[in-house]
This record gives sequence, structure tokens and C-alpha cells, in this order.
Amino acid sequence: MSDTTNRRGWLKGLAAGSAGLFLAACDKLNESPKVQKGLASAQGLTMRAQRLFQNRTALAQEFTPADIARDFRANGSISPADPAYRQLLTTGFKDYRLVIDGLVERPLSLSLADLRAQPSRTQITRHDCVEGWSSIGQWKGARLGPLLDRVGLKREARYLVFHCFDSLEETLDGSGQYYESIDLVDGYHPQTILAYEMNGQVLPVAHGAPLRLRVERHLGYKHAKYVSRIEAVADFAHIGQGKGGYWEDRGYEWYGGI
Ligand SMILES: Nc1nc2c(c(=O)[nH]1)N[C@H]1C(S)=C(S)[C@@H](COP(=O)(O)O)O[C@H]1N2
Ligand SMILES: [Mo]
Repeated sequence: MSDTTNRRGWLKGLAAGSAGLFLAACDKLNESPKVQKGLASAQGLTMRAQRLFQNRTALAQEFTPADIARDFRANGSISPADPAYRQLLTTGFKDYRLVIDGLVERPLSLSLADLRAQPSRTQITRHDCVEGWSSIGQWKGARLGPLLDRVGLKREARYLVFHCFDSLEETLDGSGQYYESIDLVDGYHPQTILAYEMNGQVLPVAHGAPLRLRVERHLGYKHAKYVSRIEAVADFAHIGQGKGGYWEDRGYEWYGGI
């Protein structure tokens, strides 16, 4: 079965459920406003929800090279001390592999060279941290959408969990490990990339080397740095403290949309 057929079947299966509306946003079909309208009324959604839905596929604002911050702030973990990370860093990430698994048909393990060979996107965007600062930077990375098609999401997959190398908090039970999650609308959003370059240079350690998520319609904490694994899941109740992310487990909203 080809990737496209696969994904259609997957979308069809879900369109029956309540999740279908949002998930269908990544299908070509939905570029037609008529179809969006039909879907929304079929689901009995209010005008407000419909607007939110259409809005979610829109692009985040992009800027020009002149707007790039000279001193893009680094925040949270900036130099992970975790042994597995230190080991990879020492050897220039030559043994780094991004694992994509969970509810997928064909799990993948990708080197940085593999990732660089994937369809990419370069974008100049503004990063907004809830702590009240913003910085504009240029990011280049592998588009997540085509990678999701490559692994073939199973019908039950609804979220993507990004597991990171760094522990932001030292704990004995591992609950201080950073992680994040997004839904499939954001997974397939054209500006959602796994960035390996920042401002035309190899991604610096402080900003998440060798690979970090850019999910441009969201607040800073959703942009997982030091990504080691992407796991497709039906729900994230069993991960961390169950709220979908390190900061979500500590009180932030799961939906950090901007
Ligand atoms: N793995 C990991 N990802 C992370 C964090 C972190 O501490 N660890 N901090 C988050 C927060 S709150 C922000 S604002 C951004 C900071 O990204 P930057 O260091 O490139 O500015 O990364 C986000 N992703
Ligand atoms: Mo942040």
C-alpha cells in the first residue's frame, strides 16, 4: 500500500470520530472552504470552534533576514549533563539516531545525514516564551509531515510525543526528563520541522543540538530541544505525569497555541 492510500484510510477511519475534524485538516480535501464548512456543521460545531479549526492550518508570520536577533536567547536546558547526551556530543553526534516509533507501521531510526536528506524547510520566525521574551531566528530542518507519511501512522495514533535527552530537574525516578507532545494537525503543519540548523549554522548545543522541534504556531515550551525519539501514541496519560509535557505536568496548558 502506498503512503497516500495508507494515510487516506487512516483519515477516513478517524473522520468518523470526534478527532476526525481536526485530523482531516492535513488532507488536501480540506483546502476547500466548502468542505471545511460541511465538516464543521456535520460535527455540530460552533462558529468559534470552526474558526479555530481553520485558523490552525494557517502559517505563522515569517520575517526577513534583517529581523534576525543578534542574540537569540537560550532558555531551559542549555547544556544537558545527561550521560547519553554527553557521550553523543563528544563524538560530534556521529552516533546520533532519531527514533520514530510507537503507533507506526514502519518504525525508523535516522542519522543526521538521513535527516538532512529529507525534504526540508527554512523559515524565519519569532519564538515567544511564556516568561515574556521573544527572539526572531532562522531555522532549517526536515519537515515532519513527510516523515510521518514515511513511517505510516496507525489509525489509533493521535499525538506525537517528543522525548528529549535532557533532565531539566534532577530526580531519581526520571520524572525530570523533558518531553513534549503535539497533535497531528501540528505534526502535518508545513512549518513544523525538526531543525538541525539555526541562522545558517549547525544548531548550537544551547538551542537543542543536534535536533529540535519548531512548531511555529505554539509557545516556546512546545519546541522540544535535544529530541531523541518521536513516539506516536493514542493518548499520553501514561507518559510523565500524564499532562503531555514537562511544563504541562507543572501547570502549563497543553495547547500552547499562538
Ligand atoms: N529539551 C528541552 N526543550 C526545551 C526546553 C528545555 O528546557 N529542554 N525549554 C523550552 C522553553 S521554555 C523554551 S522558551 C525554548 C527555548 O529555546 P531556545 O533555548 O532555543 O531559546 O525551548 C523549549 N524546549
Ligand atoms: Mo519558554
